[in-house]
Amino acid sequence: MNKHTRIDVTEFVKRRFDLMAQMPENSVALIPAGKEVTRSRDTEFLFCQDKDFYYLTGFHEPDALLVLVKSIECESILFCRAKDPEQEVWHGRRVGAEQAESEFNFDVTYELAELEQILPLYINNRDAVLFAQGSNSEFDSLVFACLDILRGAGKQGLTAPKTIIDIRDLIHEMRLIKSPSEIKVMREANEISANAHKRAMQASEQGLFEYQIEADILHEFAYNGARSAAYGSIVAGGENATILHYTDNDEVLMSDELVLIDAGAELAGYAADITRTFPVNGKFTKHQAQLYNLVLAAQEAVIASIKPGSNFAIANDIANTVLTTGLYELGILTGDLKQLIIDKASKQYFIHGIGHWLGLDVHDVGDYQINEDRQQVREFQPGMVLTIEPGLYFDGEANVDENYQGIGIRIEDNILVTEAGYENLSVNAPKTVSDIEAIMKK
Ligand SMILES: [Mn+2]
Repeated sequence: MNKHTRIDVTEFVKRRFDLMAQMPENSVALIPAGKEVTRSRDTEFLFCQDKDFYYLTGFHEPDALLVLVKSIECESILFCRAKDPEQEVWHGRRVGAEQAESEFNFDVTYELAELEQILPLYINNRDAVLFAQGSNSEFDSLVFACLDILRGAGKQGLTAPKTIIDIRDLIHEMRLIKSPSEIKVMREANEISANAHKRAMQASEQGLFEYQIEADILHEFAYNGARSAAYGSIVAGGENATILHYTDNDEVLMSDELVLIDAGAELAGYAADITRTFPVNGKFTKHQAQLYNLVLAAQEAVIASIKPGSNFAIANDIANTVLTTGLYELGILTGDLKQLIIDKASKQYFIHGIGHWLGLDVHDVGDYQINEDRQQVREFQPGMVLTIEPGLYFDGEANVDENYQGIGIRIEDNILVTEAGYENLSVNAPKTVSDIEAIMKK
């Protein structure tokens, strides 16, 4: 078990074999690690590993390259930074090529300094090279330089692959279905995140700044081993909640308003993505509760429908039916109810999709439409993890009762598709009116 991954090294080896099994005969795949990103001058952002590279290696350092060769035998090769006592004193320990081979179970490892010389030899005489062309221009140049060397050395018997294949589709299809050990990590990321939402509810008080609630959330994440949030945390009081990606988090919370918090931890590379909306003072007003219970009813109806064979189009339709009916009953939508549902009238106030895949990335990889023409909505399968997050947003322009103006509500859970239906990974974050009011009672 690797302290950086919480996933056994044998699983990474298996993933590499599963990927190689799908590669064409006599081909080579190249998957680079992430690079450190400058924050300012000589300081860097906290490093985030490239997720495809991480998925296949569990290796946590920047400046590395995974090479997979599918020939008569299959081979996993890693290039990584050399041990360097002087650098390590300043910037932290490095695994080094020798230890990487045994600890991460590669067939061969090299130091990065050998890359230019050795990489062309692994690409030589292959029929195809697979990589994520266009995602990293520096790496594209390196690969093309290797191909040029091979093309220019025909007399020495070297040849360049004739075919370039985008490797992303293969890896991303694998990443879409989570293994038991990935689900375990995601359950834990959700546990930490749900506790952070609970803590935010308990800390909420009028007069606090949004960033003070954010501080509680980030403390809960970091204290439990999730040093990064999976994305910029949203703490949006009052009508800031109607801005979908509000991250300024610098205004004062008012007693009679709701606060929307969209925040999830990243644990061992895996994201949680939870949204809760609650009254700053712990008690819903009648109008707040009306809208809140409507969003909750839509969310619960969608979640109850999640099972293998269902899909995001069905989920969107269920949300639309519940929300449109509720908005009609509240007098916010008027006309013929049946027609309003057909016209998806709720979309005026529910302005985003019902959910997305979740995994190593918060908006995780994997196609939503499949088939040649990408027309068919993909069916849910056991092992997929997705968010269900209906919302309603009244940004003040809409022609609705002033009691509903300036309200933004979203409720988001993380759902694992199982053989029998689903498991709600974020179930521990309170979300009924009575549960929220109970936990917020001073
Ligand atoms: Mn989300």
